[in-house]
Amino acid sequence: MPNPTSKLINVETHILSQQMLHPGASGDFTGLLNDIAFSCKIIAKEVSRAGLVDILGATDQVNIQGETVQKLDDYSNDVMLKFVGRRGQVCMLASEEMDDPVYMTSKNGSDKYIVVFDPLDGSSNIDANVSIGTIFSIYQRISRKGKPTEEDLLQPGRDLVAAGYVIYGSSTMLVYTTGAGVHGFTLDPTIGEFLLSHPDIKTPFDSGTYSVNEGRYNGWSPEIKEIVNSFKTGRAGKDLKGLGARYIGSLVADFHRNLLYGGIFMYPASESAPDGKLRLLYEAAPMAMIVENAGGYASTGYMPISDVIPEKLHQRIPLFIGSRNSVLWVEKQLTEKSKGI
Ligand code: P6P
Repeated sequence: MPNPTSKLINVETHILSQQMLHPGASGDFTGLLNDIAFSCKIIAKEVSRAGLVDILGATDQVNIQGETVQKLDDYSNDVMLKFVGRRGQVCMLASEEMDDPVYMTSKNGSDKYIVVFDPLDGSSNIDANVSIGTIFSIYQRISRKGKPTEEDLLQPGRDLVAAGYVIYGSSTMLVYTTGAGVHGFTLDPTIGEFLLSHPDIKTPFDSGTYSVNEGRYNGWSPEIKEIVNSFKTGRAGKDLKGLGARYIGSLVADFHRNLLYGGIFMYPASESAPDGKLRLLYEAAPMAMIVENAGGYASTGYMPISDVIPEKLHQRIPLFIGSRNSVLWVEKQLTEKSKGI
């Protein structure tokens, strides 16, 4: 009788196996990833009970984005601050919910990582029970010791050592990469473990759907309007023959669907959002690392997201991300039009 549990690989075991791929990697990195997974289990518990406890609805606070802070946002941010980096391996934590980073020091000088995160992306959907998520990215510090510098924080996505997200949906899934493939784990609430369910995810090169908020149409440039119209009419390149439309309005949910099924997600610049809406450091860059490691691509419309050097923590950036051929086609259209071709 085969051992029924022989195939059960939890995320902690998987992270340890990833560490083996990096000779000389200390247990610090493994411990950090496990602390992030642990934090998201706690967040998942509250998200799944949100309708049952007095945690719904908005606080009277407004965050740096000018958005009303939802109580679950606050709670999720507090959980990440409490558990991520508790082993002394983190020198700086930065969050969508905090104007400035939080600095941490370790007695043994092992504080070599920086974690930038969106504790609960898609929070405007909380009360409607739409899938939302936590997004995280991990850098190694550039400065050697002492208080981290702005250069430590403002690193391009190309320098990420890990990125991932947890989607709180019909099931809770953790998806992460350390640059050696993209791997998905589904939370089994009966045992409180993230179990490997989607090893080595590869995203389709071509997309069957496009994902954009067409309510912003009037604010788009003529080039963006033409591209989205091409998605509908099939004029868009050989591989975009009249796409279906899918839009949830929660980045992690829209991204996750496209990662598994193929698709292109877009949040272009518009008159009301000249730099787009999504943030570079804790939304676009981690998602770009994930999609590139799954065979996809992420662009500003003119260059790889992963090559953009951030200028400030809460910097916004236009985002085109998903199936490689589709995103490259959009980038080609915009680049050629900018050259008057
Ligand atoms: P819009 C959620 O507030 C968020 O930051 C992302 O999760 C999502 O992709 C985007 O905003 C949706 O924005 O303008 O379409 O409501």
